Formats: sequence, structure tokens, C-alpha cells
Amino acid sequence: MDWFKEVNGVVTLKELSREEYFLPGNATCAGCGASIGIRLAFKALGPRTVFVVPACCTSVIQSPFPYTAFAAPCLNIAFEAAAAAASGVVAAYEQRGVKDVTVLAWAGDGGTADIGIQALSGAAERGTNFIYVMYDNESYMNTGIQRSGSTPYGAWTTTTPTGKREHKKDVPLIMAAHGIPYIATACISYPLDLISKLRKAKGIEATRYIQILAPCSPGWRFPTEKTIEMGRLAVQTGMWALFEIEHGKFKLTNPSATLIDKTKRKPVKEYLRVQGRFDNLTNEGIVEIQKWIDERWENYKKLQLDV
Ligand SMILES: Cc1ncc(C[n+]2csc(CCOP(=O)(O)OP(=O)(O)O)c2C)c(N)n1
Repeated sequence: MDWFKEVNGVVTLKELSREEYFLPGNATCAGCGASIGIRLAFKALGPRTVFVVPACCTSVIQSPFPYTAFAAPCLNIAFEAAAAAASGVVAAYEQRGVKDVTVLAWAGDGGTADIGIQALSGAAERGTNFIYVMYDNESYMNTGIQRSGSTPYGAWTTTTPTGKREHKKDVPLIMAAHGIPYIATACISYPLDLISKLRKAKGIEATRYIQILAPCSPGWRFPTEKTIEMGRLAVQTGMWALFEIEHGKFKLTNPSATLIDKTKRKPVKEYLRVQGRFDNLTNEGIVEIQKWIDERWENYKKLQLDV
């Protein structure tokens, strides 16, 4: 079934299929940002998609029999093995001459930025034909909120009780160093942008990497009805930037493209002060994060000018 009109066209909510392949009655926490991402990924890619999911919140959401929440094939795999297993699925379909299935590795930030990065790097170097999504809830949430390489500076987790001392690892730029043709960032609070990036990725035959910010109410300590608001604040303050790197060309996408001028971005304090995970952050900590954001955006400016 050709259930969307164009691969790279403008997306509107009306254009989206009403069919749901991420089923209700599943095991998500209330206000789960990752599950919004899963629903949108299905809407973007359609049911001829095979998910490859390592140990993470999604495996718990998806797998408990008989309440499985995916109306499409899903391979649950070991924590470190998403890209390796997805490479195997791609090879199997190629061997059988099947060309209309999208293989989607769907992994958390721990499973990507930390334990899964060697398999992902290998697949990207080989140019394996899959989409790899890191849904970024900025911690190992499934096992009770341990810090990951993608946890931001100053955030409380059970393994950083006084706040993380290091800044977030820049996985999109690590992937860019592999020279793959499509890299993007997205956020569940901007669904049309997320869908159009996934659709664009679907139309490219190579390794594609998309990192999706997925706020987590229990882990970030905000009320469950505020998930979308958290994602918006992350983007509006510049803590999370929306961009694409297509064949090496870096481009900020909206609304981030409108925030290149520092004065257009909200102060990061507005984002930090509404999340319990930053409760212990001092004013110096806030200044440090603001400085980190401003430096990153200077780099984005340069990257955008370089193309
Ligand atoms: C080799 C190995 N180490 C540890 C675990 C335990 N484990 C399962 S899920 C998980 C956390 C996953 O974190 P992340 O990838 O960030 O996804 P999230 O749970 O946040 O969705 C851990 C540590 C495991 N399954 N395998």
C-alpha cells in the first residue's frame, strides 16, 4: 500500500494515514516521549518496516506477550547489537531480492552513544542500507535512570547523584565523520519535521542516522502532561538543535534555523528550571550550560557557512 504521497514533499497532519501500527494498551509510562516517536516513525515509514530494537524502554513497551504493541515485525536483540543485527536483516532481504522493506534500527542513547557505537560505526563505514534512530531520552531509563554519554551536564541520575560532570556526547557529528549521506536531528515535539526527515531518509539507499530527542517524565522529573512542552523548550533554548547533514552539507532546519541569532533563543534557565533532574544545579552550572550552548551554535554557524 502506497500510503503516503511523496517521499520528500511537504507533510501536513491531514496527509498522514489514520492507520495506527503502534497499538494502544501497551506498557509505556504516562507521557512517554519515546512512544510518541515510535508512533510517528510508523506513520512516516509505513508497515513495510522491520524494527530492530536492542534492550531499552522500547523493548519493554513492545515485547510483553500477549500485549505486543507493534503491528509490524520487530527483532528484539542484545543491548550492544542493534546495528549488527540490523545489518544481518538487511543482508537477508538483499539475498532474497526483497527491496520494499525499510530496516529501522531503533535504539536508546545508552544503546547507541555508549554500548552500541562500535556496531553502528562498522555499519556506517560499510554503508549498510538501514535507518538508525537513536531516540534520546538522555539516560539509561529502562534500568532506572543511569547516566549515559548523552546525558547533559549537570543532570541528576542515579549514578550522578550530584549532577553529571561531563557534557553530552555529540553523536550526530561523530556519524558525520563517517561520511554517510544523511544525518538529521529531530524532536517528538515537532512531528511534521520528524516525519519529513524519516521520509527523506527512507528514500536514500545507504546508512542514514537520525537522533530524536524524546523527553522522559520519570527520568527528567517533570509532570507527565508536559512532554511536548519540554521538547519545545529544548529547541527554543538551543539546548537541542534541529538540523540535517546531507552529503556533508550542514543545514539547520526550522524552527532552529530561525534561532541562529543568539538573541532569538530563550535563556536555557527556562528549560532547566522546570525539570527536577536539574534541581541541584547551581547558578554557575546554568552559566556553564549556557556557554556550552552558545559555543555549539557558533560551530553550527560555521558549519552552515562552510557549505
Ligand atoms: C550487556 C548488557 N548490559 C546491561 C544490560 C541491562 N540493560 C537493559 S536496558 C538498559 C538501559 C538502556 O538504556 P538506553 O539505551 O538509553 O534506552 P532507554 O532504556 O533509555 O530507553 C540496560 C543497562 C543489558 N541488557 N545488556
